[in-house]
Amino acid sequence: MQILVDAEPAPISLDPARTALIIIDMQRDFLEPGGFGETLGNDVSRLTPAIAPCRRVLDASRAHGLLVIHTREGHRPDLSDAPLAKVQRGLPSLRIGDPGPMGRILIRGEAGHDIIAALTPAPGEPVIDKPGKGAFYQTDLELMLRNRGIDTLLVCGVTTEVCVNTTVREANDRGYRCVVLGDCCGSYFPEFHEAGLAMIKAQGGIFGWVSSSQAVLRAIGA
Ligand code: TIU
Repeated sequence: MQILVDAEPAPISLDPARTALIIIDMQRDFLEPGGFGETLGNDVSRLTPAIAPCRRVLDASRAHGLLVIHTREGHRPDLSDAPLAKVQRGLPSLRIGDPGPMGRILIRGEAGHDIIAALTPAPGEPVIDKPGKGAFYQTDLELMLRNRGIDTLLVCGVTTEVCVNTTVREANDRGYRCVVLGDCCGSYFPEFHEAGLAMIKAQGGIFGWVSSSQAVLRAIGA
């Protein structure tokens, strides 16, 4: 079965059985006060508008049997998988691994590392723990997609120009078609959000397509 999703630079036809919804890093560490995002000096409320549309696409994807994959950025408690260059970067109020109000910053197993309550993974939905910005780097995501015959990714999450863009670029080079749902993504910088989406769809879709939650819901008849 093929469905047609309205998108830019052009509509895209996709087979839901070969399409996965991937939700990037919708973690308390990025979306809630006291986490990694805020320690970097960001206004985390800027990411809030992405939650509701993400949830609608998640519900529809579950109802229609799409593969749903969640990712989380974070590190082992001993920081052995955290590059020193990342840990020492900048002048954050707290560094990766420091104790904060939601536990140690960006560390697996801590409260801040959890996916936000509104988007909690359902039993059976894969959760990819990644040490970097891209979801393919040092993870088994590609193996999982190949085993399921996935050729197209619906991409949601935060932040648009950081982990979403990095993942889309990695996916594009691996031959996956990425459809980024703009209203399901967010950035601490509105201008970077817009530029991040513009870069994906420019030049005939150099990295992929940009669409919206509404266009996907319409296409799958939700
Ligand atoms: N800082 C920022 O915008 N993002 C990140 O550090 N990680 C993700 O985007 N997930």
